Amino acid sequence: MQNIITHTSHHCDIEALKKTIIDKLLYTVGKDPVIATNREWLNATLYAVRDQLVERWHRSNRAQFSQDERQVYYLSMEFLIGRTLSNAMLSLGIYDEVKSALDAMGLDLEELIDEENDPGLGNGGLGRLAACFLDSLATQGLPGCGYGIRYNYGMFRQNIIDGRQKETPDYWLEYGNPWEFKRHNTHYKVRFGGRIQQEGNISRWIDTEEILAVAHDQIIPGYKIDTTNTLRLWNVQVNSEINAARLAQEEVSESGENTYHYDKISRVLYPDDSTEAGRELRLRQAYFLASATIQDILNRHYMLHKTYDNLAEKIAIHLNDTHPVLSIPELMRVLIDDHNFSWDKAWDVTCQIFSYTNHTLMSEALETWPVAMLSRILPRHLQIIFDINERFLNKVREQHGNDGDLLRRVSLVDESHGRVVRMAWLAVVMSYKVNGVSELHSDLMSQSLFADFARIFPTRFTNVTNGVTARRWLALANPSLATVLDTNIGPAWRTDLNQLSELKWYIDYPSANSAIYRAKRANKKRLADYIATQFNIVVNPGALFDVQVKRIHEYKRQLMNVLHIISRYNRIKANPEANWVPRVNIFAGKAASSYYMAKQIIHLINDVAQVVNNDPQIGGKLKVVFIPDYSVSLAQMIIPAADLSEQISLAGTEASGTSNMKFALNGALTIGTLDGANIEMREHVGAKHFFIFGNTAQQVEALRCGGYNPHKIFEQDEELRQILTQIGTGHFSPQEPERYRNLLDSLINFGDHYQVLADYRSYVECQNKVDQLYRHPAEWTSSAMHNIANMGYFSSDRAIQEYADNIWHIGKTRL
Ligand code: 26V
Repeated sequence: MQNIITHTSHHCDIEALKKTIIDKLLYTVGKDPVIATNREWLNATLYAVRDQLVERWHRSNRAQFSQDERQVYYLSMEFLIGRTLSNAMLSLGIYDEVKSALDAMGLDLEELIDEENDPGLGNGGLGRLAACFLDSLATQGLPGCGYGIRYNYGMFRQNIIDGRQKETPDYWLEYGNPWEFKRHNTHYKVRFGGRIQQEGNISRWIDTEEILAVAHDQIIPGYKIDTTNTLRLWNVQVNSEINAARLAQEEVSESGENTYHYDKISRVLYPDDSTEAGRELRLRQAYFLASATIQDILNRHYMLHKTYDNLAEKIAIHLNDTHPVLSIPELMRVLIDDHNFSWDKAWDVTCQIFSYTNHTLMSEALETWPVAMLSRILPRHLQIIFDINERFLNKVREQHGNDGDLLRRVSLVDESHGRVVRMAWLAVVMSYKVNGVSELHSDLMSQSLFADFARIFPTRFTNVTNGVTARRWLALANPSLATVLDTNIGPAWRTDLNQLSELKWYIDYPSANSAIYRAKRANKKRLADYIATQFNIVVNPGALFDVQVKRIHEYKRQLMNVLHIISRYNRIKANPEANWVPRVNIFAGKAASSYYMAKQIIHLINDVAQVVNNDPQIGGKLKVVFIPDYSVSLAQMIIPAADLSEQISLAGTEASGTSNMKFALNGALTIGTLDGANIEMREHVGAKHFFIFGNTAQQVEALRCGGYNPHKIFEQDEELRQILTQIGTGHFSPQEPERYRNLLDSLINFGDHYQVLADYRSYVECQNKVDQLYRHPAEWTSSAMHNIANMGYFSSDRAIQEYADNIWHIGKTRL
């Protein structure tokens, strides 16, 4: 291919950079420097940086195109990529140059960075994992492309009003999105509804309603490497002919019965973490992603090869949870109905293309769709799913005999719950690999949820423990620690996180120890300043920062954390003169808007904070802060400031956790249960440097079977009884003493499903050990160094390498 792009060398000479930024302001933003706002300067800077990425992008795409190596498509309903500018500058290695150029014009880079919006196109761990994985794919020069939905509204904004969560819409596109390239010419029809016309063996899906999906591309830079990948997000194209006709029709229809407001499909992200929202709109969203993506993938493939025969050789499609699983029957449909594949051949090809990651064992979160709804919205897909099921069940019958119970259990159609299709079953039957996200989770997955399938497909199930990118979660989030690491072990950890193990030689050096201590202290000061200016709460950076930030969910047991805080409060009040280790307890996280208990927990945290923070007897010994509107950018500030990381989910419930890794990487010690990736982290770090408490997954299961009785614990543990009584009698909600009636009932009288009371005592005792260690700052810091030094394994680069080698079978693009 002829090289039409000049390889402009970027001296990143400060003067040249200044001129570029000013030019961007003048000609692209269209603003006079004299009156430009910070946001406009931000955009000018961002366009200047973007240009450099675009050049890499074109080179990278060309190389991928011409080498035509096998490539992976990562399908996810959620991507939480965080702010882009700082990461782009880091990848290009021009952070300091840009800073100087802006300095020279009297502008502060950090201030501009804070102006950038943080697209909240995800709920939590699953969406952030997808973003870390894209970063690692690009950084390792691997050909991969992310596919998702460009929601006009992301995750709701959380306000705390009188202690309660209030949601407001997140219209993140208000000021436009300068990072995206809208591809007006890359659009596909996505069809819904209609009926099937049968002609012998041939099924025709006709009389459908159509909408148009249009692509929006964002560049995913690799760190200090020419490879850049693409994140392609689909939006409904409202201003197209077909959609205009549809919208006009919608307006005249009064009953609203048979029409559907199609432009809604990409309007808003579902904010329900871990509950099957069961809404028709979500089904349409899922199919919208699946259909546009499959068409796009096939389109690209055909352009290159003029045949579909080598599809399975050239592409791997990865399903991030079951949300994109409709792409399986969609691929089957297109191959059979549009490209004349026989049913058998379509099945064979499809079964060589898909792999699937399961991210939760919680039954509420397992997607199912009513057969009746599928038959109305996607009749042809339902037919294909039935065909898949019949064929699969026949095979099971052949190999495992006519065992009615087994057949009922593995059937894709669950007849016992009002005829629903189990999407996880469909994913397992049609994928060549299925993985969990930590050792424990993967074991439990093949022993419980997928036990029957693990017998039917013994080689299908595997584990890939999650990881996080050190570029964002250390280099960007924690420059003070990054600098200390650079001076001691050099800068290579950014792309080879195992290098962190070199830190172990410095653990006993007082100078290294105190450098690490000072870095932590600087981060705590930064967070304390934020808390003071934003919430008017004064916290002491010398106190132990005890942090739990994640979605609010009963299984994550923020409630147990609160119980410990109250016990501490009571103890301090009983003995105010004792030598208490001062603590600041920090929380952040959103509750699904319909999740009553989670919202009660937020309210309780804020009620307790009110009482504790304003009690003169407590003073600086204990502070409680709930930071509203948790996001990727808040995480980047909060996590580096933590001394103690709370990872206290009920054993067997948290599939992996990824913030646990980010905290330890940033030098926090973990207090946690033997759950998810905590177990592997402890193995790497060493039990001496990890605070473990509570029942194991096995013990939890045994308790559940053996008749767990929380009421007995309530009666026997006097201190706990006092705490629960305080909550129940309005000590923290004197205006409304009954406020936490239901919360208490769920613990004491309705079975305490997440066994908070069972683990409470061992948690509090473990917290006492935390205090003991914190009294010895040098020892504490040396434990923190053991944590940092052993986090190499938890890099998303390692995780992606495993996916690339063992699941996707893809190799690096040569540049
Ligand atoms: C389910 C649903 C159901 C329909 C409504 C929207 C929605 C959104 C999310 C989910 C399930 C989320 C599963 C999830 O986020 N799992 C988390 O995945 C992380 C990455 O693997 C892992 O670290 C966490 O432990 C796990 O909870």
